[in-house]
Amino acid sequence: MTGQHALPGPFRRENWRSPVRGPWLTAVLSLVLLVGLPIVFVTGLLSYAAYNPDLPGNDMTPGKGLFGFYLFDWPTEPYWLYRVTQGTHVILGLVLIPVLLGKLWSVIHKLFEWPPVRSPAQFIERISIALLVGSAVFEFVTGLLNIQYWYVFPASFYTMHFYGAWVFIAALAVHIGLKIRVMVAPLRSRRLRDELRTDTAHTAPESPDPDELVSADPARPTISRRGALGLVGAGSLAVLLLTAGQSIGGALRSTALLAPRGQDLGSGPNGFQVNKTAEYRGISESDTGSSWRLTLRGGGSPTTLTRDDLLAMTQHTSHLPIACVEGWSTTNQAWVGVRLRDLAELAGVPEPAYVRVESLQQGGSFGAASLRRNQILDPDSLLALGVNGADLSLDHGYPARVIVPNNPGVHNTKWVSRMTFHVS
Ligand SMILES: Nc1nc2c(c(=O)[nH]1)N[C@H]1C(S)=C(S)[C@@H](COP(=O)(O)O)O[C@H]1N2
Ligand SMILES: [Mo]
Repeated sequence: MTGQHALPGPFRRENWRSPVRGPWLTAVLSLVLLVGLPIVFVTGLLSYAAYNPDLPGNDMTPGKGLFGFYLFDWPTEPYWLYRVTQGTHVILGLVLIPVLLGKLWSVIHKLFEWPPVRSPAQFIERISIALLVGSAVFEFVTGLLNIQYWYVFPASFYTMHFYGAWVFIAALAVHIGLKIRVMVAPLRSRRLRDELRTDTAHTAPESPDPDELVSADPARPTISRRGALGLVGAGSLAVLLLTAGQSIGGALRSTALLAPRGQDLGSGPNGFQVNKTAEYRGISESDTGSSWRLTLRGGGSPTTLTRDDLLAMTQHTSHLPIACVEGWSTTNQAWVGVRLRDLAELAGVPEPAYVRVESLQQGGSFGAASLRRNQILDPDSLLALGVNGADLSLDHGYPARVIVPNNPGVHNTKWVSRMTFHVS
């Protein structure tokens, strides 16, 4: 016990006496996060790019200009790419939660060190750690709440998660710069293979380290390092098994119990996930019955089409999944309808820059989306009227919904009522 740790409360160093605490265990957990978290960050940025945030109406994030520097035109090929990147983003993020908690446990007393500041360099380090831990917890919690549909945020999830990610990656870069050498030496000091062979009885504390991760007064071991890593690993594996099926599909679908859209698909041709139902969005049978019209705008005067007019046009089939930003996705469905590029031509804009698609839904950011030229012109991009040999169900967007390859689910607008093609 030293005078530097005189802060009262449960987080003082002398209360954390497990003999497995030490630079090696912390370094192993750090290494897993060092590999995993950048993948979560990059797939998150890809998801941002996939939204085509530079198109009018797609992104309400204030002041995003500086942080949109890396944006590129999101492709329509391969059609399954977003399914993979966003599935990875959400599932890997969830799987890393036990690792993050293990890592925080291994250094928890350091976060409450007292006095908080001893030197200017140490002050900067502590600020970076406060930002790192704060933003990491923030990103994990907001992400988790979002995929569980628990919208308790004070602002848009999208904006908060986006800015949180940049704070996190900046703090992580500083942290890596400061700590990478402190991580490498302990990793070399013990061999993983040996640790995995050591049982609890033979678990001895590491020698005292300058960072004081090792307890000054270690207790008798109640778990081995193998056991501690096994606990974290089992936690991650359990999360993986309880969520991965939501994107991978097949038999794993039935074990995705933590994923709100992994289950309860309904049956028949329209028997696959529904995100927001027609009832939830306030869409009624009367809005979508014989009075429904599709309005095309762009060239001269607007064109108005009934569903029968659309059915009289050349019909095309595309085999495409729905891949939601929440990480779940469907397997390929056989969508039937008219090509978006045929509609562009009908609207008098055969060379569109983008199209604004609007739905019957009033207000909110979910009922409309803008699609870029490459998405309109792709021959697999449809305004679908049917799926898997049947009419669309009301919940899947009857009378007509957009389906575009490699498009985030949210931009596949359901209950479409109006499309405005723009040349620039
Ligand atoms: N008008 C409208 N279109 C919408 C939505 C919506 O709420 N309203 N939800 C979007 C989201 S978030 C997804 S993931 C897909 C889901 O399509 P599905 O319910 O047919 O699976 O539809 C998208 N299209
Ligand atoms: Mo979605």
